[in-house]
Amino acid sequence: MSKVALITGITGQDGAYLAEFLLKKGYIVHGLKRRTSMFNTDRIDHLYQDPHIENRNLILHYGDLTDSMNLTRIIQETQPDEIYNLAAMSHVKVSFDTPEYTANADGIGTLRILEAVRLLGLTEKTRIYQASTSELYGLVQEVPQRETTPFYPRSPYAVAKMYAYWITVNYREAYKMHASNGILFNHESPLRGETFVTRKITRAVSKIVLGVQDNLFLGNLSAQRDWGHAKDYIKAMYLILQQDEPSDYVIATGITTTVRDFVKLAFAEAGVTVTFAGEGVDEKGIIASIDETKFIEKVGEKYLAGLKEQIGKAVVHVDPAYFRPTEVELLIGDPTKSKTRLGWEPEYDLQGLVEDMMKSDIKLMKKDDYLKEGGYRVMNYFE
Ligand code: NAP
Ligand code: G4F
Repeated sequence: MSKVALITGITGQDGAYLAEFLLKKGYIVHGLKRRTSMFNTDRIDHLYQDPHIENRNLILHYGDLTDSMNLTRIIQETQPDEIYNLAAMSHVKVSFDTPEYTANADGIGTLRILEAVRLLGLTEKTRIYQASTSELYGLVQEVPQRETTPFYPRSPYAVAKMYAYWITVNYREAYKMHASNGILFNHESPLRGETFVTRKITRAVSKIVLGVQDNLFLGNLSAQRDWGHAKDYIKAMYLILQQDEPSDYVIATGITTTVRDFVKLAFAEAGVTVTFAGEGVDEKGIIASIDETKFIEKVGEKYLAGLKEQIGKAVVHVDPAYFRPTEVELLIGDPTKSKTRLGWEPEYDLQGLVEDMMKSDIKLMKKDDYLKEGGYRVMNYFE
């Protein structure tokens, strides 16, 4: 008998990788998808199965974390062995603009799932993974952050996720449910949403080296993040639900890097050296030199002459519009528990992550139709 998983947020970065991973393991995967005015399934189109095919193993359901009855019906119909609650309004800066919605979806949404499982009498059958976050540590109380580090959330997003974290713990203790939190530090990939900083950087750097964009505007260049690869992190989610006992785990690399250094690494991946000068809002990233052999290998000879004209010019600038009312300056996780108890080992290091993202974005931005259209919505990541 195949195991049945329900993934909320299946159209997101993690949902797409997790769905692919579970399908390969022989699961029947149900996914919750929002109704949108345009298709929102680009990341899972390669997995899609026509509803007229018999014995499908990927089935999508319209739904929303803000709709209890809909969630309860889907859980009743699918009778999942495992629920991965990945759906969320996941952008920290946007949560300051939409705090009430964020609380509803990210906080109460988790309660709706836990309560549906309880009311449907599935507490012994269904295991639940809650997508918790290193944002909970916010104004960090300890370095590095581990499972026992006190939380100090710094955004409406993090406060909503704090409710979700504790309600998951509470249902585990009150009703003996197999409900666990993965406290995941930032994880990125070629599928990362375009407005998170790493993807914003790799997209912009790709366009700059191809000569179709002049400048990249960023916010806090000194923020430090513990960045891993989403492909590694979804394996940890799976391992958490395979344990006999539910528990909460930090998933991280243990290495932290500034946004500024991520920019340098992205340019370096194309053979371009960028140096930073100036301070505060006047800080600039300037193209210092080009390793021509590497540039030709990674980007292509026909783009070299154009970029050489940019040597000495500032291409990275600070725009305070991207600052947050309260910022999380430093995140670095201690993954000891996940390594020892889950046997989790990431395959990608930061260099490998940047290489994967830059390779994908250079290819994507090179597409003739992408450039012609001004490059927004063509995203066949899996080509
Ligand atoms: P993502 O790419 O932004 O995906 C979020 C998913 O949630 C999308 O499928 C989105 O649907 C869906 N969604 C948003 N609001 C919803 C609602 N009200 N009802 C139903 N679905 C909704 O996020 P991700 O990077 O894959 O992250 C997955 C989860 O892990 C999120 O809960 C996030 O907060 C958490 N997390 C992420 C990281 C990270 O570094 N990536 C770290 C720690 C925790 P649409 O496609 O329709 O927008
Ligand atoms: O890429 P970010 O937007 O990610 P952030 O805020 O760390 O949140 C992500 O990771 C969390 C895990 O810790 C998840 F829970 C959450 O769902 C999301 O996936 O920003 C990273 C850092 C911040 O300090 C931000 O201020 O980069 C800084 N930054 C500097 N310039 C920028 C920019 N962030 C964005 N998005 N855009 C900028 O232009």
